[in-house]
Amino acid sequence: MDVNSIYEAVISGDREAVEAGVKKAIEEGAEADVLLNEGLIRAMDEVGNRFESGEFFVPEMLIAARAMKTGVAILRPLLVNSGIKPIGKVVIGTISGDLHDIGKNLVGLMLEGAGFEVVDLGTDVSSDQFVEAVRREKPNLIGLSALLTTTMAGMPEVINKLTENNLRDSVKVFIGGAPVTQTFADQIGADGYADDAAGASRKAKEILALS
Ligand code: B1M
Repeated sequence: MDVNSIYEAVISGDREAVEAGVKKAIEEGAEADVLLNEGLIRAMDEVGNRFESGEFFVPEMLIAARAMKTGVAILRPLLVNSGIKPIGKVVIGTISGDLHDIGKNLVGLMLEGAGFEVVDLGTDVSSDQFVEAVRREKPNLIGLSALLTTTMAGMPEVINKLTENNLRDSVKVFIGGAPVTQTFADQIGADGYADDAAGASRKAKEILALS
């Protein structure tokens, strides 16, 4: 099975072909991270390019995203170690007003793979919900994801809300997502930034001095 067929199947939003392609590639001995990076993630980048150039519209993005998720679900058990004592607890979520969850889900997957317990709050998570989750879950870290330049503004709001509630010293905050940068992380007083899912698990360990 050629990784390019999986790439093409994601772009055309063909869930059955993605499912069949990923399963076959695994049977044939392909590495899960190669299928993820060169098949699924690369395809979503191309979907973004086509959206930007006006070739694709929201429905095409949506069906491609569903096809991508089908592939990720099959790879999940291969990317995550189970039954290991957690090295820390991380709460993750996509910021208020933002419905993009594929990148955030991959970050969660990589964190689990690195040995963290992950509590995923989902998408469109308000600053109050993050504060509540910090009180309830007592995580070592929270990870905020934003894919829109408009929703990035919700990130400092979460940090400010934690400070107002005297919780900022109890938890580290790291951020990421396509429009987010290290400079922005520094400006808003986040403890860290990562530009991809593998970087997120490395950063989480670095922030907690586990690496
Ligand atoms: Co939308 N969308 N979208 N979209 N979408 C983008 C983000 C966009 C860049 C497309 C474009 O114009 N080229 C653009 C944003 C422009 C901007 O603000 N800069 C955009 C837009 C405009 C919109 C809408 C406004 C479109 C509209 O309605 N007119 C709308 C907004 C909806 C909302 O959120 N309120 C919208 C909707 C959608 C869909 C619902 C159709 C769908 C999302 C489905 C879903 O997620 N369940 C969708 C999709 C699929 C995309 C693109 C094509 C793909 C995103 C993706 O999943 N990428 C995207 C274009 C693109 O990114 N090239 C686009 C694959 C994923 C693996 O990468 O999410 O970047 P990514 O995650 C990476 C890193 O960013 C990082 O690690 C991940 C893995 O490596 N990362 C972190 C992410 N979070 C992190 C957190 C961390 C650390 C790293 O620490 C905590």
